[in-house]
Amino acid sequence: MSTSDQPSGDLTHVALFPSAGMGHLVPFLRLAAALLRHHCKLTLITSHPAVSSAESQLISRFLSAFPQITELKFHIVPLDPLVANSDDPFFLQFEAIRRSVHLITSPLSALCPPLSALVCDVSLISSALVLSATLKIPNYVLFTSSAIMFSLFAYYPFVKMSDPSGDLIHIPAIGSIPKTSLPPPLLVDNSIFKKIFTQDGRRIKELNGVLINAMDAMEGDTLNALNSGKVVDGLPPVVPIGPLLPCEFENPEGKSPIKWLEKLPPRSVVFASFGSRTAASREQIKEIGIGLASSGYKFLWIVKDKVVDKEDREGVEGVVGEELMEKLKEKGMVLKEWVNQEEILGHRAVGGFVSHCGWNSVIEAALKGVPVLAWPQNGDQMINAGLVAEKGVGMWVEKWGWGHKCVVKGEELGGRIKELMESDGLRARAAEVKEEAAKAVAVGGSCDRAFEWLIGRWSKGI
Ligand code: UDP
Ligand code: G50
Repeated sequence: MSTSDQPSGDLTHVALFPSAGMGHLVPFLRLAAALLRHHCKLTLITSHPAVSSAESQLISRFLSAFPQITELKFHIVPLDPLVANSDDPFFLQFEAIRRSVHLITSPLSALCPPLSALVCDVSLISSALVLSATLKIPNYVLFTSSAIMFSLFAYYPFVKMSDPSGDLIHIPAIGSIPKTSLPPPLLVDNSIFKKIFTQDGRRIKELNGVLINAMDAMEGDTLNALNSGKVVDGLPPVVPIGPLLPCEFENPEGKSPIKWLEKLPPRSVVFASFGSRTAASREQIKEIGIGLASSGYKFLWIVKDKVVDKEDREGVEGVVGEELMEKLKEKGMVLKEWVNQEEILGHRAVGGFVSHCGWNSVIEAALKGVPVLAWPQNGDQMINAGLVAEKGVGMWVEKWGWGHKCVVKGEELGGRIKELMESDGLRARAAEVKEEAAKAVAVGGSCDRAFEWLIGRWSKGI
């Protein structure tokens, strides 16, 4: 085969640079698997120490599954929490990585063959731009949230928060976002997240491109608006590479709830899980238990009461309480461990998903056609919940507010779960989106086209 007949990926060596948290790492590793399918050579930059055990374990399974990938270990300089003004371990890690990137310039420049491009996490933009300028390679970002959230990120430098004109932020060519839906850490003066978000938002134009785990079926209009120049003039191409597909290496060890699901009728189980970094209060945990038990449906509930898994020592009985646990055992399954979420969502017995609306969870639910009861807890989740409701793939009870601030009563939750599980409209719409998602990931679909386009650019150094 002559050089020109080879898949363009054979010419390109890409460095992938995730930051902290499973919500950021998972899409990066799925992107890596997709780029391997398109014949790229890859180097994965891994930051040490990782914040959570879940991250270290996933990276280790990933590298065993793909020995052809080069790992570049990056030992970050620890950060004084007082300097960073945050108690969020993931934000602290963002900042520590940002301040340490000079340490990997030299090992990256020594890679062979030389790098064609860098894809960095959204939380690393300013620092990664220094890296790519030194290495003289194009810099792409993987945006780990929704396209609507990206439009806020890009437009935020132009928003006057003190503007008394209303409770909404108007984003040109997109629409309005209620100020109450903004990520709470963005409203904390001097917070590390606000600093990173505003500093990096101003520098998006310097990037060569933005990859988003988004798809036309959910966000076609937003993606078109972003690429039309009407949201912010001069943005780099925004490339929808979603839905990124979950992979075999993600399968955790340990007992799987799938055997239990196997025995149950189609769409008879509600799955409740709140991602990798949302800890519920004991009071809320009790109410969730009461709500699930009163919903009239079987349930699979993943309990989490610590932000970082390394601090998590108590068993499920202790956290939920023995008395409640006894009642719950008759009606469902309660686990306090990492599960294979995509496999659960894809199981025929699962008919609804009570979710915090972390973006990966929203996309996974869309991929499997499972309607969502959106219960945003923090961060970008209210903006994602708004999208879920607007697209008709789920419902959002706005009056519940932020999960980390208010307690929702069990009875109220149980009623809404019933509504979710019995809505033909939501189920039909979720099934439509699932079909569109399947087309996007099919051979020659929009995902393949997006990757081929990207690799073509990388092979030309753009
Ligand atoms: N996840 C999982 N098992 C769990 C908890 C989470 O597989 O027990 C996965 C989930 O499928 C998703 C990611 O971890 O891919 C969490 O990302 P998301 O954006 O939904 O939420 P975050 O954890 O960032 O709040
Ligand atoms: C955490 C959080 C709020 C939040 C996000 C979090 C996002 C949004 C994307 O991860 O993922 C994002 C944009 C800019 C940035 C980092 C992350 O600097 O509490 O919105």
